[in-house]
Amino acid sequence: MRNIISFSALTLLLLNCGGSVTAQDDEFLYDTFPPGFMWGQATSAYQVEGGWNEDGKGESIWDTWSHENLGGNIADGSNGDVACDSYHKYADDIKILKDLGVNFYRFSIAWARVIPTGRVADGVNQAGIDYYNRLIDGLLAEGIEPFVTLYHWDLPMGLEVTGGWLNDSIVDDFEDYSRVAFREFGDRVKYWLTFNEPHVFCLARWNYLSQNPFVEPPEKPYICAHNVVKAHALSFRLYDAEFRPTQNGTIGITLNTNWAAPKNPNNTDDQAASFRSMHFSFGWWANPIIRGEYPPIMRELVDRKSQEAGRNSSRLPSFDAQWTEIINGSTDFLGINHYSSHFVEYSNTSTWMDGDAEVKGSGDPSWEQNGIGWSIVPWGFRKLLTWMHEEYSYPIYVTENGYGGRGDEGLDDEPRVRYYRNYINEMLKSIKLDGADVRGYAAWSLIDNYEWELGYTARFGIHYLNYSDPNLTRIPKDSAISLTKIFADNGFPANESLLIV
Ligand code: GBH
Repeated sequence: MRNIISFSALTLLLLNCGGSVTAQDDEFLYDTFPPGFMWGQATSAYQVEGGWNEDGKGESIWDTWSHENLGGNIADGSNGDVACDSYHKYADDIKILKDLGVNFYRFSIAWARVIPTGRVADGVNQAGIDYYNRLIDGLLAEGIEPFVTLYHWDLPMGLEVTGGWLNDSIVDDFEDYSRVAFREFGDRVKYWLTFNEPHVFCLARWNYLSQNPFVEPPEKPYICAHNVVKAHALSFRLYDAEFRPTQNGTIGITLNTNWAAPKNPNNTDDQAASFRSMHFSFGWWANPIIRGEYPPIMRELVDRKSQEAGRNSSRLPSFDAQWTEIINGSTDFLGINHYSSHFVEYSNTSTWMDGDAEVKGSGDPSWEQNGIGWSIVPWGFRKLLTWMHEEYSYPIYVTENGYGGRGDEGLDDEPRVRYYRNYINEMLKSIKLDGADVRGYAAWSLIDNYEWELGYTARFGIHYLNYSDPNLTRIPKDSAISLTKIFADNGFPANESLLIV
């Protein structure tokens, strides 16, 4: 029995405005997540592992890009050679995951650690496989499900030099890599993601190393995307045909997008801009994978612009009948990484992808920002999840969501505590009030880590790392403590305030 004597006036007030499923947008919803909802944490190989050239690992584009710091694009000129040293300290990661009480851990496999050149025909690296076996077995021993991303941006250099994602032979190389992963790890890994955020890497300069993709009008991103969709689908079909019958897991892809809210929600032009924007960012991938073709609005706009420019074929490629059949329905669920939102409206002066989509984005001066300037818009998360549900009606896993701090914030990370509480509450509303089928949630990130072109200048961790401490001890921030409680409560039970008085 709970000690009711500790009730305070404040508690009663919280209880009164908590409670029911009639809550409005801006009201906090006191309720819990469906039974079996999965709570987790996420990282990626290059950002945490270190051990960049150990035990036979091959080089990836991120090793090259950061070592050469081409164009001086990395804020502090740093690299992931050591990063969080999870290659050696994975047991420390498992320990903090256990303390958090998570159900799953989302990490990625470094393709070049397992297949040094990227091509199976050149050889598989047993020491790399052994590392992931140690990690997977260690997680399972603590009752934590491994949730594995096959590709989180660290393309083996052996594949980059032959054109990377612009050369369609990579589609078969990815299928071969998938086969090795399913064969070696699939007896224990039941949650697979083929790709992390193709929208980011198909538009990123480091994805193309020396080749500049930023030429108008955009073409390379569409070619990259086309190969990624095919590679995803082959991996899915392979799993389905050869591994699912005995391994019984589930496989999907993780996409990322802001919620592109209509600038004026009642203006039909702005609503149409929001529709276009969501289909150019999210539908670009979800549509072919779920419906076998690019979103009709993309087809229409890019075909028309290509024709107007006097080209004899569209910059947006098409899938032939055979590929259409392979890609159509090639996922079990949709993964989503989400951090921020913005407003959109019609524009005919935008460039690059926004030019094709005929949109322009803007923020709102009243929105709070995280330490690296991304707007904090919790309600956008609910809108996005509900839109995904209404548009595609698939099971959803949130595979990343988090707060980026600038510089050394120490352990008192109140803005991150608030960010998680408010974003997770909006996810709860999307499930309870709008019917979205969201099955799990991973916070980004378990630990401070190498933030790509921001190097170590930005921190997303709920555990702090002092990078000059030779032990790289993982220390819980306040956000780790508050997430532990949300996970244990499975949300925000109406009597939650009893626990805080
Ligand atoms: C993810 O990408 C990555 O998967 C992960 O590796 C990375 O460490 C993590 O996020 C943190 O960055 O300018 O306010 O509109 C994030 C992709 C795309 C998220 C752009 C933020 C713009 C925010 N990002 N988006 S805003």
